[in-house]
Amino acid sequence: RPKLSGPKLLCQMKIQVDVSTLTSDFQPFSSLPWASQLPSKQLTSDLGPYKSCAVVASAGSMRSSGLGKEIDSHDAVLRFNAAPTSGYENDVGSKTTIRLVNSQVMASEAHRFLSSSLYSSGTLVAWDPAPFSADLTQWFNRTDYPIFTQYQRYRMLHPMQPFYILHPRFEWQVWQRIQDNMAEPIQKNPPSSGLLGTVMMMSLCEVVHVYEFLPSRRKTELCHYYQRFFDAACTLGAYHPLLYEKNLVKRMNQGPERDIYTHGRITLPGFNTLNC
Ligand code: NCC
Repeated sequence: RPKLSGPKLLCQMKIQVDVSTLTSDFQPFSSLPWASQLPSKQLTSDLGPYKSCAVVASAGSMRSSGLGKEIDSHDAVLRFNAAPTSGYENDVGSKTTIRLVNSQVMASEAHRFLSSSLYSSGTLVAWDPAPFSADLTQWFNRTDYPIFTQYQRYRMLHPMQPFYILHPRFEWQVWQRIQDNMAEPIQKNPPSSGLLGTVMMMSLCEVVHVYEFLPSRRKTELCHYYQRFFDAACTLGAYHPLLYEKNLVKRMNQGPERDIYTHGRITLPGFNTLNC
């Protein structure tokens, strides 16, 4: 299979991936008593468009980056799971416009998802590793973690905070973009929150800067900037096809190669700016 150039990859991503979220009129949700807790509109019609956006990977290499000011200068900032800003402002900034959480975080006691103030700023977006190409009813009956019970509980406690759930089709469409552009078969597990969030921001922003998804010269085995835990798999991947995701993002990068080494920074165009 011929290796696609960056612009072609970007256009494939724009055309073949639909950044869709669940709305209250979708079956089987529309017939459930809590359907009205779901948003009535798509995330992409409620949020943005933003001019310039930052995606902050949770990597240990964010430590001592001093990127906080630059990150906060963007119009919107995306963070992941339990990644904090408090105490790390100098390196990761303090603005959180959107937080993308996986269903494991929502369900695990340790993260205190329902009560911790970590999750209460900005817009929440959740996703769950759904069965490959399953329809909504199949997924609803066997989610990886209890995403829907936790969603309902969270909405009762924080009814004013915008909270979306990604359509499982989205994660597998992104997965398909990775697979179609790699020579070998990749594991049939959904992409990491990092890539899902990056593609989501490409649909909301004119330009997206991703920090430390492709590690800089600060590359370390420290898993997260906010935890004393070392594992190279956090950066290289195990469950998620992370190395392949990074390869794809590197090919789509429109910023200078040097930015990666010095700042861990990637520059991607928003889908609306692409003429495909
Ligand atoms: O670690 P995690 O991701 O929350 O990180 C968010 C995204 O940042 C990028 N990353 C992170 C660390 C690192 N050293 N290099 C990186 O590039 C990745 O793109 C990552 O997606 C997830 O994707 O949702 C993940 O979540 C954790 C975990 O569930 C949460 O942190 C909550 O504790 C997963 N870890 C485990 O299941 C043990 C991780 O595999 C993926």
